[in-house]
Amino acid sequence: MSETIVDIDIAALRKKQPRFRGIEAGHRACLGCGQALAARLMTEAAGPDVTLTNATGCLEVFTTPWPESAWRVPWMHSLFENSAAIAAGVEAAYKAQGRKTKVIAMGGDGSTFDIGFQALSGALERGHNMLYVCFDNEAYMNTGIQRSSSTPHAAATTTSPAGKVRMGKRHLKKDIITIIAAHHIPYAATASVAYPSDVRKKVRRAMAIEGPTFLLIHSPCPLGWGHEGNLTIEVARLAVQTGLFPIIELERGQLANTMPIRDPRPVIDYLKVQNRFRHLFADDLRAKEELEHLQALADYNMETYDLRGDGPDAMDTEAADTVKRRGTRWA
Ligand SMILES: Cc1ncc(C[n+]2csc(CCOP(=O)(O)OP(=O)(O)O)c2C)c(N)n1
Ligand code: SF4
Repeated sequence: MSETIVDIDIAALRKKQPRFRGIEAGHRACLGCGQALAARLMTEAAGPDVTLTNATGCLEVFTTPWPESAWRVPWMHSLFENSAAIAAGVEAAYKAQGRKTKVIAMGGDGSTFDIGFQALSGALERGHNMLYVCFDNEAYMNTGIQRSSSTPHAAATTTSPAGKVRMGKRHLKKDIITIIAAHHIPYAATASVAYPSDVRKKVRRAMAIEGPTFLLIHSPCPLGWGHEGNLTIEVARLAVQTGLFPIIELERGQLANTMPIRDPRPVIDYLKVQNRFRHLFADDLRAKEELEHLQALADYNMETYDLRGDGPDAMDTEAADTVKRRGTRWA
């Protein structure tokens, strides 16, 4: 075996490590997985004093191939439907012990919007001191790209195929953040992996609040959405810039903040880079109609949340992750 001749200053290297990593590299996610990035950003911001619960889904599977684990914090998996219930139980136990460790429940959109919703709603209503994070990749990816109630209208999945009968999913994406807001919890927000500083800021904000908080992170899935892995950030950014995925914050159910869109883009810019919307670019009258429907949905969001920016703004869609404060990157 050859001798290692590289002289490495381990102490200096350690200092260069940016921040705490709750999820280690070497897991089994696909190249460019938005959910893996979102989970890394979330755990970086949350720090070491947390306990995580994880619903069944891609994140659970790709981080824990037996007997390995990518997690560097206490982490629990039980079922597809009960991440919030497990987190609520852990939080109650910690409270009884006088421990301050924050509990974070995690789930995909299938788990959050659909099968685990009852457990989530109950935990929010009972006021548990926990953060719930949903990694929204808009379908049941782990089991083969089946549509969920978060799948956007007209997107093709294995259970909402495009063909003679339908142009992809017939129903609308469920407006989960409004439903969450109706629980009058102290803090609920949306975020996107395209804006990492915003994700971290929102996690820290949620963690500092006593009571139930909720974060929905838009997390592209190259496999299910049909784009190259190196386009994840660009695709996520386009979802925000078109108005299809509004970035908002709600306090006690009231809209408190939005990320303004500096230069709104037409929805086709977002749709055309993903295979799940490929059928919308066929020479077909129904395709034209669906494109109009999707643009109308984006326009509705623009109007409802007043998303159009009125000039350059350090917190808008062009600058939110690039502004600098006293020479250092703001995060
Ligand atoms: C009660 C129950 N029904 C179905 C399944 C199969 N199942 C496991 S993960 C999964 C999909 C997960 O989808 P999502 O929550 O969106 O997470 P993703 O894999 O997309 O990250 C399904 C259907 C299960 N484990 N338990
Ligand atoms: S299928 Fe999608 S969500 Fe699952 S690991 Fe691959 S890219 Fe990530």
